[in-house]
Amino acid sequence: MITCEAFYQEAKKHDLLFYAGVPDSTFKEWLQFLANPPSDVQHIAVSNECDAIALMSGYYMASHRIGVAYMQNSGLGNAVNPLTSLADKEVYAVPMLLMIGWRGMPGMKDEPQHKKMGRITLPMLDTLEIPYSVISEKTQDLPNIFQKACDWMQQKSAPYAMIIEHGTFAPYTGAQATSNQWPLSREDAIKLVVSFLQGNEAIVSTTGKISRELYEYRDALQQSHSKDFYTVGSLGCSVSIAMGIALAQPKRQVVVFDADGSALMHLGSWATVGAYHPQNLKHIIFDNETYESTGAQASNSKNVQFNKIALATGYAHAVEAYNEEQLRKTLPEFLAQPGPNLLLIKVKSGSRANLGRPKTTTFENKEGFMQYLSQPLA
Ligand SMILES: Cc1ncc(C[n+]2csc(CCOP(=O)(O)OP(=O)(O)O)c2C)c(N)n1
Repeated sequence: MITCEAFYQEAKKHDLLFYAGVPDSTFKEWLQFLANPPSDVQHIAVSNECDAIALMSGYYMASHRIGVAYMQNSGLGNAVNPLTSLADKEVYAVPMLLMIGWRGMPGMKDEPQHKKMGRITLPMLDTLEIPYSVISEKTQDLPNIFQKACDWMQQKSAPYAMIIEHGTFAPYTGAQATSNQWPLSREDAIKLVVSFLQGNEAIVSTTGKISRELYEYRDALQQSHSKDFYTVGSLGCSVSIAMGIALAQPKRQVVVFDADGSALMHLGSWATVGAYHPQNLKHIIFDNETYESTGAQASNSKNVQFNKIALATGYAHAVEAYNEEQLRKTLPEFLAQPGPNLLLIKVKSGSRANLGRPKTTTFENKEGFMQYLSQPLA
């Protein structure tokens, strides 16, 4: 295993001290290190992997220094455009180090949304003509890998990737990230929202632990999962999935269970909601100010007034709740008023250690959901 300190020291030898990205649990230890970094390290949490590539480009042009863009391999999809049309050696030729967590690595058990990307990560880098080194807990020659990466970046003025396998970094023993102070747990907030629903709505829940909590709650209630669409990958896309449903079935209430990280990733979708104004769309953000599903790294939502953004992009109403009492008061009107409506619920970071994962397949989820949507409204 590689310690965070050893990785930092090796990176420092090559002046790689500027980091930006969207988190991945594959290297959550390194992200804990970056949460309270040494004074010579600058760390920027961005909302979308595409932004990390762009940020590195601006940074390089202004400082002549190379930065490190980190991401889960799912985020490589978001990064492809600026990698091919901005940093590429045939366009602006910007050197940068990519640190990519390898979910769905062939031979390793992982969730369905990671399988394809896990399989094509290395071929995709080959297609992008980005050379790479794979780093794992067995890696012994980290100095050589850094040297090779930096030689390439300097000589070709182009990106180089380090592919990080699960278990590469040793547990981090330094200061841990602090959680927020909001009193309501996300799981309790989810339960409360479900209890206020009529039962004939469609729910689209976002990637990560929100979907897992909703799934388990349905099990606890001995209800079927057919009223829920659990978005397992495609972080930030739940609002648009819900909008598609809301437009196709204007009489059905469609409720989005969104989160801060996912909302920030595709804020542009809100302008579409505002412009086309589906009255049956009800958008709820469970905002814990962290990317909790990948290790509770801080998101930038603390500084974001989601309600003001919703109103500014054309939502009909935007309300907020900071505790259970406010949530109980807010929900009836939020759900009854014609939308599109936004409800921001501030929740504490964290979740149950024994939280399970969906036992049904993605295909079963989709089939059940489609069958539910094809029945006449109760
Ligand atoms: C494009 C993309 N980038 C990164 C990830 C990895 N990822 C999965 S869940 C998650 C955290 C999402 O945070 P948030 O939406 O705030 O929900 P929370 O986990 O806090 O409930 C991340 C970063 C991903 N799935 N897709």
